[in-house]
Amino acid sequence: MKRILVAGAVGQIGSELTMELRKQYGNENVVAMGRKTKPSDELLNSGPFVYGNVTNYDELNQIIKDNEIDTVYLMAAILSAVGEKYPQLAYDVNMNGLYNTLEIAREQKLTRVMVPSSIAAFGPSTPRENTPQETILKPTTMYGVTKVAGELLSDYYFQRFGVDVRGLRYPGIISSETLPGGGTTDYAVEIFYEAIKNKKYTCFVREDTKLPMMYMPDCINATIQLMKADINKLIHHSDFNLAALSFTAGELAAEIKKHIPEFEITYEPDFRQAIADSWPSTIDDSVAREEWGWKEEYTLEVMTKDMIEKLSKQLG
Ligand code: AKB
Repeated sequence: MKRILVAGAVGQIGSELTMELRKQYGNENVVAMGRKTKPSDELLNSGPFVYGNVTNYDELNQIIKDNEIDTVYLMAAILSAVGEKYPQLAYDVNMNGLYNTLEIAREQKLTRVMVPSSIAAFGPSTPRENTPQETILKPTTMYGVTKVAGELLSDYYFQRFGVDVRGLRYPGIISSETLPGGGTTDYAVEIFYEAIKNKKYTCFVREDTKLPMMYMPDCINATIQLMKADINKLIHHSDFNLAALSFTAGELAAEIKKHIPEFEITYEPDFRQAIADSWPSTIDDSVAREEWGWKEEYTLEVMTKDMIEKLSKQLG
């Protein structure tokens, strides 16, 4: 039987991932781990919840032992924008959290570990259009540096110790349940809240900023699908390019305006513009499609309609 730990379960991806895993594997078999933020009632009441810190080896080790965990989804991370404000913290959480998880996986012979990477692994010298799977990885953010190092370390643990680690380079994730915390792509979520609540939004990147994005249901599917993939079919392990949509901030605003015609957007780029400019616009994810059958469902049009319907209900 699978016993799963989701570390970072109160975050944007972790919260929805935990709920889907509970549906698929049974509520009692999916332990949600948070650090400080209060979990939602849904997360707290639907299955086991523990507080813990991935940077504390002994604490994490004990949680994994006590709960007889065999599979870990390591979703706890400091994202790009907060990482530029606090680079030391980003290093600590993203690198030491990963090292602890991989060491525990090796020692306790865990079955499988998910370690997400990101488009932040790329940098200004990477080809920006249709970014290939194998390419230049020279990021200019601490978050990106930890993602490249994390991919390499995860692949090392697979080759050297046989730990079955898998990972995806997530694009910006758009969702209606939990707000993202401290990323550069957060504007693509904030814009929906502001459009519905105030009919206006001041965007912190330029109108022509084009980044790879994905709707949360596709993100959850991709994550679980890769974890279920037959290992014999995988040539890559921790660094799969993953794509669904790519659009500019202006194109997203225009799509929202179709549903909320009064919506107004202005652009006031801040320090996050430089981060966005260092990332690709479009991604070639053909390797993920070939090795484990990845295929997205949501288009910009369908995602926008769904986001507006869900948030309008939530925000009254
Ligand atoms: C961020 O903007 O930092 C994240 C990411 C693309 O990994 N959403």
